[in-house]
Amino acid sequence: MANIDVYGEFETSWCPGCGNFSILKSLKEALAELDIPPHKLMVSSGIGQAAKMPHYINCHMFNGLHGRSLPVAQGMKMANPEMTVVCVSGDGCSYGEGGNHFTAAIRRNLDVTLLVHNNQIYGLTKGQASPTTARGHVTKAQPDGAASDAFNPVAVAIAQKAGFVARAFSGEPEHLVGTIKAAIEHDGFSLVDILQPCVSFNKINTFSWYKERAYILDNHDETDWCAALMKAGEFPDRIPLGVLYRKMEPHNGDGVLLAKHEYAKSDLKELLQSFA
Ligand SMILES: Cc1ncc(C[n+]2csc(CCOP(=O)(O)OP(=O)(O)O)c2C)c(N)n1
Ligand code: SF4
Repeated sequence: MANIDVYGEFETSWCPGCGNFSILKSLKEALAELDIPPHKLMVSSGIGQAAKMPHYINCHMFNGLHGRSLPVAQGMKMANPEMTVVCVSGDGCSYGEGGNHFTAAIRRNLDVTLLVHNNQIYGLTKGQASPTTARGHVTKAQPDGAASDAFNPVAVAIAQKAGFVARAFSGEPEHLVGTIKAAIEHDGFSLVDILQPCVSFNKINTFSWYKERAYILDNHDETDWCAALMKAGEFPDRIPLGVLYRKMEPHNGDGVLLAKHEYAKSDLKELLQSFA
């Protein structure tokens, strides 16, 4: 087991009380327990409060465009399959601006773990509705309430038969550590949708709102697709936490195009010309 200190301690720009702190700590604990040292870890993110996370961990990192964290993460994995690749971003970044990449990544099934900090709001841009905001939720930008039904990410991922679909809550850190570990250990694409309060801009989905509804799954058959869909559909009345669905199928794409292929310098010139 690695010492958690190897991932560093950094000053953050998050608001006091934000759920992001617990997610960051839980990720570091999971990495330490899995004995993944910083030089074996790649973290990719987009834009948002959650997406600042790679700056707060010692690792190889890429903090890129809003919604584009998954394509980068998949590229990292293809280029260097020996690395553990984790993608972190908010619900807006992952399901809104990056929504198409989300469904494509499920189908592609590379060995990448997606951790979504789902606060049901756009935090960084000060509280507009995101895809996971409930219909009718009033914000400064939606004074008459959000006009669309909320996106249910775990239901969509299960419907597409993603390899590993889990839900967690920043207010259940011990459970969160175990779920992140299981997601990283899963061989293929894994999603952990982590519910987290945004104390500054979401006054509806508060810590107690989640706490009242969340419960840890027990006696649930993760391989039962219909049962998993039913569990995902309980949101928002009840929120089952844990692995909702798991399908054991080998991952795709083992970096045959890049890292595993050694080119001589002269080959490279020829290779580049083949793209002209
Ligand atoms: C293509 C694009 N669209 C919109 C923005 C503006 N923008 C930056 S962050 C953000 C919302 C972030 O919300 P979320 O991804 O849920 O993360 P959070 O800040 O809540 O952690 C938006 C809309 C942008 N930078 N790029
Ligand atoms: S705005 Fe919300 S999500 Fe962003 S750091 Fe503050 S509490 Fe957290």
